[in-house]
Amino acid sequence: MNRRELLSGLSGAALLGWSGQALAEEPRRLVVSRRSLEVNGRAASVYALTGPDGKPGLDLLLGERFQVRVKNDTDSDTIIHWHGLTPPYGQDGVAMMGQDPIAPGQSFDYDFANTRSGTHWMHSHLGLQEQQLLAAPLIIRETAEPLFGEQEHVVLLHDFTFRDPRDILAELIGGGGAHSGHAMQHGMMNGAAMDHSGMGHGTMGHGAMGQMMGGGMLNDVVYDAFLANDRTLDDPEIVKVEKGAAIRLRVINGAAASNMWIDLGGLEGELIAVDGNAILPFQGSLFPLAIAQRADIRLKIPAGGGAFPVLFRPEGVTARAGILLASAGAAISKVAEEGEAPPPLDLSQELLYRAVAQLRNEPVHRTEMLMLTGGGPGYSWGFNGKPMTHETLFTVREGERIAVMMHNMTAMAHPMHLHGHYFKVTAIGNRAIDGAIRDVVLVPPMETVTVVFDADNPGTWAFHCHHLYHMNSGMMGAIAYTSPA
Ligand SMILES: [Cu+2]
Repeated sequence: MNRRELLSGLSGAALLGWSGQALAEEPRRLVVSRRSLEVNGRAASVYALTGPDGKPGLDLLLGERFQVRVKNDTDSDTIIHWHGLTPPYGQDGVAMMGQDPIAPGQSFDYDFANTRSGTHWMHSHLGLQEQQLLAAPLIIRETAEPLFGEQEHVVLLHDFTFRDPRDILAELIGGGGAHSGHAMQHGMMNGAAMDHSGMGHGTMGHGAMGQMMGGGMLNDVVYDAFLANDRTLDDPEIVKVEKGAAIRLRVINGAAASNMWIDLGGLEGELIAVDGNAILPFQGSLFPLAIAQRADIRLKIPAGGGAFPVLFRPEGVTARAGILLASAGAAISKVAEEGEAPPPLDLSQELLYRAVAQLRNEPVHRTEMLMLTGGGPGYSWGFNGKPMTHETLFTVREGERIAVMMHNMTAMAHPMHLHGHYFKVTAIGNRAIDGAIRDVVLVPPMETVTVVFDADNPGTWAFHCHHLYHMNSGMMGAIAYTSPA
């Protein structure tokens, strides 16, 4: 009789193993379904991703095996990716990358030893489902109780449209939509003359869509709303806090195509982790959060209490989302749904982030250069001048340490994500840094960012831009190990 069988006769949701780790008695169940969500007084059909406690997503303890059964209760194929975990090949939840989609009515069981703690998330990695809110938090805690008695709050951000995302993509490919000025911008970058008066701002929603700022092009999709935990600022989530309380916000940018600023307003905070990886505390009240990135922010409610809006402001857009942190009895006033359009995200803070954990002390074996290209007529994006759908960008051998130097040759920023691994940001432009360890880094227009990763997880792994419409238009490559997993 093995230990598993021995324990299987016992009852209870979780059992303590020899090492004090909790063992799931049976897989945790995640159900993908459809739900109705009211946005600005109008009903929309979106996805739901519901965990065993009836809430979105999962909240697990580090050391637990990742034993999860995903059930597809919709009438479309789907697949769920664990963004922030580094599972063995075949359990990453990416269609065409070691796994088939989960058909309607079917389930798929994931089972692997998870070594990653932090603020992560899960989302569909099939087609454009992520735009229809098929995403949820994935929180892996290092301790069962929050450290320092902090109150924790998870915020999942979305950009929301009532339109069918397939129509949006078709429009972009057809040369229309908010991206239509982009071909002109592209022409300018190739030295052609350009007349700014023709940008057509008058037809753009929320006042700033598709405009150029700081030499780049922002927001090629026009959204109807921005959501924080599914709510707009018209009816925001109000988080009850104690006067003087220590709060830890775990913020996840689950937007399909919107880079955002986290704006603490009158409060000061410190960023303590990016993409679930600790950094030396970084003070501020405004933090960049690119698509798919996560930020853990520690802040303190003033001793006198009050109501404090925390805003999530997409770059170049006047509309925003937010939550309110409010102590008992605080007067709650309405926060305007629109404000000044913030500037594009940049890497001025990224330059200053310092990882707490370090990579093993060993040299880089090889540097791979990647050109991020495209964005001209036809909305074709890609690498090294070629649109890709999971084609291999370069191969690696297990045990190698690889540097990837990404040059963005386009007019838009690209939040670049490598699956199955973490990387360390080691240079911005030609400035070497001892930067953060993370799994998504923003590469702004005409900028160069270098990251380093250890090839320690054999398989074939997606390496792509996390802007949903870019990745579905060719900016979706892969890295492959020369020895099969
Ligand atoms: Cu992109």
